[in-house]
Amino acid sequence: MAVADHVNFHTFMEGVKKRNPGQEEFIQAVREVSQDIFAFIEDKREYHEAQILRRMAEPDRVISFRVCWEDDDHNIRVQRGWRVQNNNAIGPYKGGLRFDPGVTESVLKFLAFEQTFKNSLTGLPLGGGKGGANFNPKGKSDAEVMRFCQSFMTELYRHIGPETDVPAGDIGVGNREIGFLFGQYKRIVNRWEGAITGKAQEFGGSVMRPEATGYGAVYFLCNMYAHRDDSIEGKTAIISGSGNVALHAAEKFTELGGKVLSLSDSDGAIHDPDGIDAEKLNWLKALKFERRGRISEYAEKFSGTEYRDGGEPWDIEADCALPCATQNEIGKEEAKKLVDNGVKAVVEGANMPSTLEAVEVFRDARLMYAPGKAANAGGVAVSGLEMSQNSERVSWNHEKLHDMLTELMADIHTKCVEFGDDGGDYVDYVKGANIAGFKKVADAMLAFGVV
Ligand code: NDP
Ligand code: 2IT
Repeated sequence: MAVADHVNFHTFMEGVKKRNPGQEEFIQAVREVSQDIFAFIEDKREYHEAQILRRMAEPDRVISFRVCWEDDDHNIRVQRGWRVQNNNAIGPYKGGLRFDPGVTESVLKFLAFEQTFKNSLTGLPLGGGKGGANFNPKGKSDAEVMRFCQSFMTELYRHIGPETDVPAGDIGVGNREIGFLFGQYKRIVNRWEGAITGKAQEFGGSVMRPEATGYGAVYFLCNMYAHRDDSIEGKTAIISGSGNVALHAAEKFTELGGKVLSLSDSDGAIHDPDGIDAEKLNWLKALKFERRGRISEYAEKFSGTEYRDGGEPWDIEADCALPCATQNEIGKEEAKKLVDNGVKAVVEGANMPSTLEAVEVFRDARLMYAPGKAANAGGVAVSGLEMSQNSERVSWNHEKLHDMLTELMADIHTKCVEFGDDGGDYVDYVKGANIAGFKKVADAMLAFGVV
C-alpha cells in the first residue's frame, strides 16, 4: 500500500472523535499533537503501517472505580476515581493525581496522553499515565482528606507499583495528600517502595521536587531567551494560579532579575505593579500551603495592589506570560490581548492552558511559545530522579539535583530546536516538542511489534 493511501489527518481525527464521544479535552490534545505528527510521518511508511499514532491515542487501559468515604458529619459520600495508563513503551506509567470537582475521564485521558510525550522529552525511562478523582479538597478537614485518600488508595494500590505505575501530585494533590496516599499504600502492601513521588524528604522525597516544575519552566524560558541572545533580567511577567507551579515559577523569575506583576486563583487575580518580591512570595507560600487561604488576602496585606474579583491577569502589560493554573485558561481573545499588549514569550507551567485557537494566535504572531509538555517537564523529570534515588536507597544533595534539572531543561530545549527550527529566525516549539516526544516512543513501539 502506498503511503498516500494511508489515513490522512482529517479521517484520523474523525475516528478519534467517533471513538471518544463528548471527550472534548482528550480530542483537543490529540488534535494538537497529531497535526505535527502527520506532517512528520508523511514519508515514513513504517509508522503508518504499524498504526503508531492510532495506538498512542488509545490508552493501554482506563481504570475507573468508586471511592466511598465518610465526612465529619457522618454522611456517606461517593466519588469516582480513575487511573489512565496511556503508554508504557519506554518506562513504567508515570504521572500525577488530580483531585478537583472538574475531573472527568476526558480530562485525565488528555493529561495521560500529553504526559506520554512530555515524559519522553525528559530523556528518562518514563511512560505516561494520569489519575485522580472528582473530589474537592477545598474546605475539607484534614481528617476528611485523610479518609478520602485512604479509600482512594485502597483501590488504586493494586494498579500501581515502582515498576508498574508511579503516581505523584497535581491540582489538589500536594504534600498533605501525598503523605496520606503513600501511608496507605505502604500499609496495604507491607513494603516501603517508591510507588509514589513528590514525597516529603523525611520519607524518600527528592530535594527540589516541590520547586522543579515552576523552576524548570523558568529555566526553559531562560533557554529560549539565550537562544536569542537575551535574558530574563529586567523583564516583567504575568502568571496565573498561586499553587505549587505558579509560586515556584514566580520565585525563580524574581530571583533571576525579573518582576512578577500578577498571580491568581479560581476566584480572581491580583495586580501588584511594584512586583511580587521574595518577601511577598514567602508570605504567599505560607498563605497558600499552610493556611490554605485565598489570593484576595494579598491585596488586603500589600497596599498598592489591585484585586480583580473573578478576573484573570491576561490584560496586564508584560513581557512574558506564564499560565500556571489549569487547562484552557487562555482562549483566542485572551491570546490576542497578550499579543496586542506586547507579550513576547508564553511559557506553559500548566498542562494545555491554551486552546487550539489561542495556540494558532501565538504561532501566527511568531511568539516564543513553549507548550506545557516541554516547559513543565521539570516536575516529572525530578520525579524520575526521585524514583532512581528510591531504588538506589540514596538521597542526592541540592547541588546535584539543581544541576540535573538545569541540564534536563536545556536538553529539552535543544530537542525542541532540533525538530522545530524553521531554518530562519523562528523556532516552532510546539512542533519540536511533539515530534521529539513522539519519535522515541514510536521507535520503541516499532521494536515491540504488534502488541
Ligand atoms: P495546585 O493545586 O497547587 O494549584 C492550582 C492553582 O490553579 C491554584 O491557584 C488554583 O486556584 C488554580 N486553579 C485550579 N483550577 C482552576 C480553574 N478552573 N480556574 C482558575 N484557576 C484554577 O496545582 P499545581 O500548581 O500543581 O498545578 C497547576 C498546573 O500545573 C496544572 O495544570 C497541572 O496539571 C500542571 N502541572 C503540575 C505539575 C506539578 O508538579 N505539580 C507538573 C506539571 C504540570 P484555587 O486554589 O482557587 O483552586
Ligand atoms: O503534569 C505533570 O507532569 C505532573 N503533575 C507531575 C507528574 C509526576 O509524576 O511528577
